Amino acid sequence: MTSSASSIIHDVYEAAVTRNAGEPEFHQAMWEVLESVEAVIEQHPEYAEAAILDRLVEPERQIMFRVPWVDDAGRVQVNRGFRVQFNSALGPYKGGLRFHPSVNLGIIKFLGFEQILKNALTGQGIGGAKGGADFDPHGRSDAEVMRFSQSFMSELYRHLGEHTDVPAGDIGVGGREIGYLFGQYRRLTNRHESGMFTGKSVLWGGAEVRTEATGYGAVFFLEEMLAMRKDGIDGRTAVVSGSGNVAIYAIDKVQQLGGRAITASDSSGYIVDEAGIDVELLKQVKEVERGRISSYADRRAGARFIADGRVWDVAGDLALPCATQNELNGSDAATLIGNGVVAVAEGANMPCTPEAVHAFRDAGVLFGPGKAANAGGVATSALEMSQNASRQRWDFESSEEKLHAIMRDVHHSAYAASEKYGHPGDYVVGANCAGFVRVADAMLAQGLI
Ligand code: NDP
Ligand code: 2IT
Repeated sequence: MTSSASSIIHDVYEAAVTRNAGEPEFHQAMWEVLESVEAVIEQHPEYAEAAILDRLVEPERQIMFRVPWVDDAGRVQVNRGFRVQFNSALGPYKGGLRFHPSVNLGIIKFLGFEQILKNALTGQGIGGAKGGADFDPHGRSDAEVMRFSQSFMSELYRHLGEHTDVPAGDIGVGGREIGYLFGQYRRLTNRHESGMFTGKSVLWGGAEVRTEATGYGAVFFLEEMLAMRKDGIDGRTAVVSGSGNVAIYAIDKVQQLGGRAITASDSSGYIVDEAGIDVELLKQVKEVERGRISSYADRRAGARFIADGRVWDVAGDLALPCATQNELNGSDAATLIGNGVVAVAEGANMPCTPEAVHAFRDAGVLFGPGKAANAGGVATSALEMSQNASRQRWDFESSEEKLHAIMRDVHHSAYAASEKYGHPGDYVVGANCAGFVRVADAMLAQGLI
């Protein structure tokens, strides 16, 4: 007798938890996917026969390395670097690098695992990977960030390449870090290989709209979900967390579409600006000065800074968590629901805890999971790779139109799969099933590797 889909899924999960002990974020991301694809496993016994799930949860390759560097005081510092090359069935490994003190192998694995299905959903021919280091760029000088980045790349470069593995930014890795990392790769390999990194400056091979893409894309996805209920962003208020790359451009797009984004946050607290966030001031504080969010409130009449508390206590129609994993819990979700939230789009990766996701689902709140809602960043990275390969340069307007079309397509794929697999309108199930089927079919076709 063949096992039921449910018991196959439980067996795969339990074996993976045992094998990857002490990695709660990876377990969480894995379980969310496994429980969503039950109907797919039922309909496709060939996936279980080929052990697709068992293979999917085991990275193709994991790299961990020492990153020694010298700080401005002349002291030797040692960090740990990571690159988890999770799955290359659909294309070269692709995914960002995160520099944050909380980085460990389990966090990189959760992000790499999410990236497999997210990248599949974009339809752009990219595999899944993630990397980073437990380095904290906050308070470090440019020279320290450069020395760290150079040391990090001195090991990682041998594992990268435009047809092998193509990193990009994530938390703590933006234009400055990408410049130093790319420079060191070029020096070590003697190749100006534009297609080996995305998120580059537009001065030397970067794509228009890549900087804006994740935030803009999340709002495009939100717009598509709202349109299913004949609703829109115009006139709506949005509560946004984070004040980095994703948050800034999510706020920007909400306001371009006639909404009002009234909050932003960082690890020191949050600001409320009922008049709508002044995006130029936010960029000045966070991108140019690399300052704390309180300095926005210091300079803007009517805005206030709250050091203790939850940004999700602020009432709004729309919520966009754009900072980090598990930043919105079940109790935050209950508060948002009580305040009448109608839609949530995850700009960050896995920002909502499972309790929060269930609460939104039970309350009928539209919910766009990160692997669909924030796919615009990596999708535009794939557009950057296309431009690098063909030595073309597309302008801002046409690039934004391509991003918009991709986000409509991601929404359509996720919605169609939610219907096909028996959970219409559940974008968690839809995104996971749509992405999974693409990867599983490619793995089946390519044999046992
Ligand atoms: P940034 O480094 O530009 O900004 C991160 C923001 O989140 C900062 O405001 C930071 O505050 C806050 N933050 C980070 N970690 C924590 C924490 N542990 N507790 C509280 N606040 C925190 O990163 P991005 O905007 O690029 O990334 C944000 C999220 O979006 C991440 O989940 C990332 O994986 C995801 N993402 C990013 C994409 C991209 O293209 N950049 C693409 C798709 C998803 P502080 O400065 O105080 O630490
Ligand atoms: O989480 C993500 O999708 C990213 N950090 C962007 C990855 C990429 O390769 O552009």
